[in-house]
Amino acid sequence: MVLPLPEETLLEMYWTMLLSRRLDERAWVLHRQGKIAFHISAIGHEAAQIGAAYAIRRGYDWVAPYYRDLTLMLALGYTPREFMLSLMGKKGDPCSGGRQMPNHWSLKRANVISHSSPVATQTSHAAGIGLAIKLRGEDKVVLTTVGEGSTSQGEWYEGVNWAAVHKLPVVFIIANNLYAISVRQEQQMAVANAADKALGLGLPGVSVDGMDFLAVYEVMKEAVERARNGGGPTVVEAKVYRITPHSSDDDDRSYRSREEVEQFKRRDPLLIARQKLERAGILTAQRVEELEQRAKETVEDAVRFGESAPYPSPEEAAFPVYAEDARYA
Ligand SMILES: Cc1ncc(C[n+]2csc(CCOP(=O)(O)OP(=O)(O)O)c2C)c(N)n1
Ligand SMILES: [Mg+2]
Repeated sequence: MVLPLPEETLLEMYWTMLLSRRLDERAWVLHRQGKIAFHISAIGHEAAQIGAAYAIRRGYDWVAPYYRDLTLMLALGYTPREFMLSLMGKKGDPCSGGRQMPNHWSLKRANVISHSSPVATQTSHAAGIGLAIKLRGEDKVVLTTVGEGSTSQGEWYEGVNWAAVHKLPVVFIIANNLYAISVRQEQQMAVANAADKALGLGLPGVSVDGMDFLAVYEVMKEAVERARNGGGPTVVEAKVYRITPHSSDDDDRSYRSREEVEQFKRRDPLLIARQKLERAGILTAQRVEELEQRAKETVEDAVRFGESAPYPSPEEAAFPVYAEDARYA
């Protein structure tokens, strides 16, 4: 197999996917223990996110993510300790100082902008940043993500259309996990692939197996290069599956069969990555065990750190979520 990236980088990608999974699983437990109020999961989406993260210049390009992007955020340098601060609504949460819901990411040092809860609002933010980049003559790219259900929103079409008209350097990812909470894809779009919507807006739309991190990386690399070189935006649809319920408030047994979930679990993106790297001679069973141990220690350290961290003071509830403010100093 010809490897698209150096061995060390591939191992780093695997490590971040593994860490994301173990942090995510721990978050579900924390929720069931009554220690956090809410969790929304990236389990099943890890490969799509890591493939996208490694196609951009992290810390240089701009990112407007959505709530499932834990793996993407970790790849951008968001730490496990910071994730726990966010989950627990603690003062040190870099996304909002504990003022936003968990997973409403932002990370100034990594050029990740804050987003709002109405889905697809980040699409027009991304188009706006793309326009600013073009006007300034910079060579940066914007990466933005939504779920397939969110592509039914008018704002998604508006943002993508604007970027297509002005050939803006934006890559619009659709994480297609087949469901918008309980609503299946066929119930809200007549096209087979969400990326087919790009055709009517005049930009390329590509669908890729989102369970395979290398397949996503290849497609994303091309889209990012096109954007950076003035070729305009691309819609990239990563076909994934949400292995967990929509969020900690959802019971997915009411709208999908256990057989379906089990069937998709056989294509677990972490398993596929492990098999690929083992076949390439990069990963061994022993190395996997070492990484598992390291992940366990990292997660437990993050939980302890989060639990012992202070809450914000009541007056901080009125502070801004993202804007610079002297009161942060
Ligand atoms: C404009 C708007 N409508 C409804 C909601 C409630 N809501 C939150 S997540 C979600 C499902 C979105 O599904 P999809 O875009 O497929 O993303 P997924 O959660 O499947 O990753 C909905 C309907 C919302 N946040 N914003
Ligand atoms: Mg969805």
